[in-house]
Amino acid sequence: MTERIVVGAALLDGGCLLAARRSAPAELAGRWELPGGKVEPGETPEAALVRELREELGVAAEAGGRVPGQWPLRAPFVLQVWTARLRPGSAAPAPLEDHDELRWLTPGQIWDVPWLDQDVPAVERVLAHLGLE
Ligand code: 9L3
Ligand code: MG
Repeated sequence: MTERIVVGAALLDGGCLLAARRSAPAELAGRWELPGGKVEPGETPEAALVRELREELGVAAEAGGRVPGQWPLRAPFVLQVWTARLRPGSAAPAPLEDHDELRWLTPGQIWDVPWLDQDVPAVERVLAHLGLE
């Protein structure tokens, strides 16, 4: 089966990383993730990231660079991660769908939340990529 990409955002602001707690589906609820979602056919991953952040968090964001690597999700999906930042004048992120809490984590707080198992290696790579280990 062809791989389908799920984009996750390492949304950064003032040296903090945004973590989002999932409220759905039930098996993922209560665990934290890099916000994002499925790339639609014909859509670039960067465009999907901007769209997902607008839909899920109500923000105007822009994609930065890709964080190298990809991590398996339920087949056929794989997680890829891009850095992202808020555009000037963007609203502050709010949990509009699929999440019930957001937190801006300093590098020292990153492991204070129970990330989805599938996001743990991606978050580790984000920290290494940004030199925040
Ligand atoms: N997923 C895992 N980690 C993430 C994201 C954004 C998504 N950082 C998983 C959860 C779902 C699937 O990918 O099983 C599709 O994500 P969504 O469209 O429900 O956000
Ligand atoms: Mg999503």
